[in-house]
Amino acid sequence: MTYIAKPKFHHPSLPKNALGYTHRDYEGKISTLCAGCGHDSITASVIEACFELAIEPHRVAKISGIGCSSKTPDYFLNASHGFNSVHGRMPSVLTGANLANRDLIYLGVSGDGDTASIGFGQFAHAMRRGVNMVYIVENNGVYGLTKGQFSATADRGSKSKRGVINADNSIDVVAMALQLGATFVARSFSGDKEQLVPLIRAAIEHQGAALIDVISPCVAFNNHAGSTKSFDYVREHNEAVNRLDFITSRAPITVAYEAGSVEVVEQHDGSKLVLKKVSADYDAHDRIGAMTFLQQHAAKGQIVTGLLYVDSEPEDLHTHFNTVATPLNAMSEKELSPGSAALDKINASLR
Ligand SMILES: Cc1ncc(C[n+]2csc(CCOP(=O)(O)OP(=O)(O)O)c2C)c(N)n1
Ligand code: SF4
Ligand SMILES: [Mg+2]
Repeated sequence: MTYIAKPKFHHPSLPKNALGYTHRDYEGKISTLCAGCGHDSITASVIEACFELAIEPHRVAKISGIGCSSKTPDYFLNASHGFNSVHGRMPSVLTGANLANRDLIYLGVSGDGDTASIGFGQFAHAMRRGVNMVYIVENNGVYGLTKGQFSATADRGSKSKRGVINADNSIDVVAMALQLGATFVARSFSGDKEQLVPLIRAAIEHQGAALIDVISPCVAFNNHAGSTKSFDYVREHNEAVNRLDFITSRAPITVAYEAGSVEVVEQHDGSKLVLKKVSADYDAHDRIGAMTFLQQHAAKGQIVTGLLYVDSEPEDLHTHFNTVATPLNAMSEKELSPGSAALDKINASLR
């Protein structure tokens, strides 16, 4: 099942934004992800942020790679431009689109596998080059779509659903983005809409490379080992009459906690995440301070969430390239290809 049409009608009293649009105008198709998947909560936050900002959907380009996470652009902003690219290649496809039309808002959606494994090089270069985009990593620590292998963001020592212990060190995409020069770096949790929606809004408004790492529990491959309703149990006790997998539906995990406080979040498999929300007096304009803060809390087993770093005067790739203000796709053929006389002049100036 890849497509289910949504009914177009809605209640006449639905709230409207400054453009007169309702939330329905920012939705997409009905999600085919597992019930309770953290990625669906992120979709809801993207819809909310675009509604609140009263964005014209046709001004957005949503580009993704491959994975459950990369499927999500199909579930929001139906009327936007969209391109579901190749595994790990979202950043380069997005960079090309951005160079051709700088007037769109670019939403890059990726997973931890898509970003920290096959797409690690592409992620790094998009960040260091300052591509003007919102780069969302829907981070569940596994390759959800291909049945739960460890991704490069899985903690060392964590246990897979098959009981295998991860012996490799993990990659922290937030630490990487800070080191690579991203001008907006944040982390959140899929179930913390109160924190995530404002972060997405701010990232959309930021004119540079904005990275949001969103921890997003996978209910299928992070489920409770001892439960008779768990993925493992049902598979083992189910007479195989076909080769379909059975996924138990779970309630999405939600959290609400104050700035400056620490929240312990229990995931579906019983494992615990210790989230530390930055306090109101945290200085988000100090890159080195953010790196130190991140590492100090990681050493205590705490995952820092919130806006960790922002450069209030960011430069983007177009500034680095000194491109014209008019989007290339809006220029005439004569402007784009001024002829041999112009080329001769340039060549002469270089001799
Ligand atoms: C070139 C290539 N290699 C491998 C795959 C198989 N593959 C599909 S999705 C995926 C991993 C997805 O993991 P992640 O990005 O974390 O997304 P999730 O499903 O967890 O949201 C892999 C390895 C592929 N589609 N293309
Ligand atoms: S396999 Fe995991 S990541 Fe994929 S849809 Fe199901 S819960 Fe979400
Ligand atoms: Mg993943």
